Amino acid sequence: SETLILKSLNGAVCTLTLNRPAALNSFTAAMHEALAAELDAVAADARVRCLLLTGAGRAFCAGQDLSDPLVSPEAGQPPKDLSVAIDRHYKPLVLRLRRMPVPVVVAVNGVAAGAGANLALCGDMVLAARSASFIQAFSKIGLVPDTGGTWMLPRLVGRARALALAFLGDKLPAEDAERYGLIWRCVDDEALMDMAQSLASRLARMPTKALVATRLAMDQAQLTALDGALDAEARLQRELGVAYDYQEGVAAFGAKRAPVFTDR
Ligand code: T3D
Repeated sequence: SETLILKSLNGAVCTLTLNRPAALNSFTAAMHEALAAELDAVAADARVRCLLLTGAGRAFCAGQDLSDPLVSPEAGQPPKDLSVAIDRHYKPLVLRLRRMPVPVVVAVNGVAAGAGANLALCGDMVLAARSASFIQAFSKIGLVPDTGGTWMLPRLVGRARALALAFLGDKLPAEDAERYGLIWRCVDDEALMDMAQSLASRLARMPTKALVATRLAMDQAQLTALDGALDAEARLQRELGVAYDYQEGVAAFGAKRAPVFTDR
């Protein structure tokens, strides 16, 4: 049978390629299972120091395969429980990527729609071909953005753009995606894979644990509720307020002179 996920190792960079090009690499249960197995293999393989994810053919990924019996409404049958696909496939997929013990580069080679768009945004650094595009297709079929979209989109581009993208489901060209800060960079089509490879090789030569800790720390800080952030500010302020430099800073302000800070 068809190999749904292609894998190649180039030095310390492992490339995984979604490979159902005739259906624009949309997700069936079988492709989900193949990708999950490959992601676990990458995570366990000490030779791999960067993961590069891309798609075969003219698309990156068109999201859920809407003809899959798991999600496809059937006449005369009760409606499908879509949370099954999320619990079984999409949630573990997002968590596998966000917890990957090596940096994750995504090379968006063509259209990324629905869950495919939000899958791309799970990468640590996302490059896209100039001809690629991002479509939050969910609203067109009466759904909310999933695969982490509700979490990721407002963080990446802010509420105004996130809601407009999600409401309208319009095609966002890669150049606009770069301008919005949705992705790291848009590059010429013919340069995409070389640039993605060299970026991945560069990351592979860096301190892997530090990069992964940086991703985790940034995600964690985003998760902190305002309350918790205010408490953290109070703790720091208490420490700093009894230190010399605060006494000196306030004294200098009152005396209209330049402060001389000495703490370290
Ligand atoms: O919980 C749940 O499980 C719900 C899950 C939700 C997650 C989601 O991802 S919901 C969103 C699902 N995705 C979409 O709604 C996108 C559907 N696709 C499109 O809108 C268009 O295909 C594109 C804009 C991505 C590309 O358009 P275009 O004109 O370049 O290509 P096309 O002709 O529409 O597609 C080419 C073929 O791929 C075509 O098959 P054919 O006619 O050549 O045999 C088309 O049916 C197939 N294809 C594309 N997307 C899907 C698909 N087949 C099944 N599922 C798809 N998502």
